[in-house]
Amino acid sequence: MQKADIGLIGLAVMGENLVLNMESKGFTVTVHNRTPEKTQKFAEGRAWGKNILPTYSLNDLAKNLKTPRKVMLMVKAGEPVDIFIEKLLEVLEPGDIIIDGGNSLYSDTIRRTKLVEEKGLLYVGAGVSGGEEGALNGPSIMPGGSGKAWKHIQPIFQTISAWVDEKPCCQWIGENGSGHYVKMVHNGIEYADMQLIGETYFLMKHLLGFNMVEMKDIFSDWNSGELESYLIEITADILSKTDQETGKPLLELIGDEAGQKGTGKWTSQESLDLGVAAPTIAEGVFARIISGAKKQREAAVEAFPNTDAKPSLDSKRIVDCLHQALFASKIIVYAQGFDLLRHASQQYGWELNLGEIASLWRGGCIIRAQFLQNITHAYEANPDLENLLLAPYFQKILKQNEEGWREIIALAIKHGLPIPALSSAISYFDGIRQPYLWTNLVQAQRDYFGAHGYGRIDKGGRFHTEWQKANDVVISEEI
Ligand code: 2AM
Repeated sequence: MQKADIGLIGLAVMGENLVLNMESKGFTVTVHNRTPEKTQKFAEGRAWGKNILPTYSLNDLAKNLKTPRKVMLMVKAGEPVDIFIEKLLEVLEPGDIIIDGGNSLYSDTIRRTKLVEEKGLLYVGAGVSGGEEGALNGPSIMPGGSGKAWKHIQPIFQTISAWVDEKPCCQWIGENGSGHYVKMVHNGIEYADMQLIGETYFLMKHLLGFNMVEMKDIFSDWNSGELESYLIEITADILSKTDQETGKPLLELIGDEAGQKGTGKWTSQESLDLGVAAPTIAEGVFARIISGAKKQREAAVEAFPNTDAKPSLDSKRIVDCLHQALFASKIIVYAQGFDLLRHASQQYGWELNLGEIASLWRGGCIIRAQFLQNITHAYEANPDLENLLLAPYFQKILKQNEEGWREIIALAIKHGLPIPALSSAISYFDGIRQPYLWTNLVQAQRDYFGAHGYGRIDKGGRFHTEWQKANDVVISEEI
């Protein structure tokens, strides 16, 4: 019997689609699932007649594989991954490779890499983005872990990944948990990107009173310009969908409590842990949390009804301003995400190639967008770039879009329309470009009540003041 190139465990839709993708590119795949009925259903259904070998024990899975064996896990993140690693260690041999393609927390991947390497095997934590369709036709793949595994998995992964400009959207990211970390930040950016688009749609609806067709046309139009991206494209599609049953626009029938699976929260937690400001990403998470606080919202709607009349505005100009606000804010979100990656790279010693990471996201994944190539160019021109928004191209874009961005923020606030991400992005921008912040007062307050000390702008050293003593007895001394 022909031996398989790779094994895959976990036959939910993502797993099945990855298998079909691999098989369609000429690889033989052996598969397994905890619940055997699903393996059987797959074998008799979508896998029928293909070079896909079903197995009902991990022993058989191991026997089916060419060495070094490569086994990819596409199971639920968390304990199921640990369970399968443990079982796989019993049937695999030193030199074999375990790959986790799920959305695992990077610190779990660091722990698992160590565990598996100690047994003489290799471990890869691979972020896979693109949803079901990407898995089938070409996802963006972010593998990291045991460096020695790369040459073995590269031919398969780069063949099944998306390709843009004749380059695969899959490159080796770095040591231990770096692949899953990069995927985590990808998802954090995705949360904020979706939030910004959501706010833009909301403003079109409430400031301009546009109907679905008008909004769809605007998003379609935007998708042929600088904002061209998967998320803008699907937004136009969503706006044009009619509910079969009622004939109404489907979007108007969808409940507004947003779900989440945790990667946005992890990104925000990480930004706090590393001391990196990523407030617009965090707003994407908080906004979903607020949407789910239905009871509080219902009470607040009653207590503080928004009675503001729809303003009369020049809709063409406002649409232009919305484009400016969305584009500028999007740049701020990427600046925050890449700042987090830059710090993580230093903190964990990963030597991340930020320009290359931007290019991996150009195809296959949910945040795929034209403008990512400008991020790649910015880091190619200056790998030590302190912050993305300082790159000449992004400076130019921010300056060009600033006026409309401010106009939208002011209008939304004036009319009581919530814009957590748009306003957070402009506050980040305005904060970072202020030469002298209010934090001199914060430092003084901290020194006043807690003797925490402060630095001075006119001389070096650290100082403490006895704030409550009369001026002539104040002591400012180096501490
Ligand atoms: P199942 O089909 O047996 O439920 C996505 O949910 C994938 O993860 C499925 O293949 C599912 O297997 C697997 N999975 C979920 N929880 C699991 C667990 N506790 N142990 C093993 N596999 C699990």
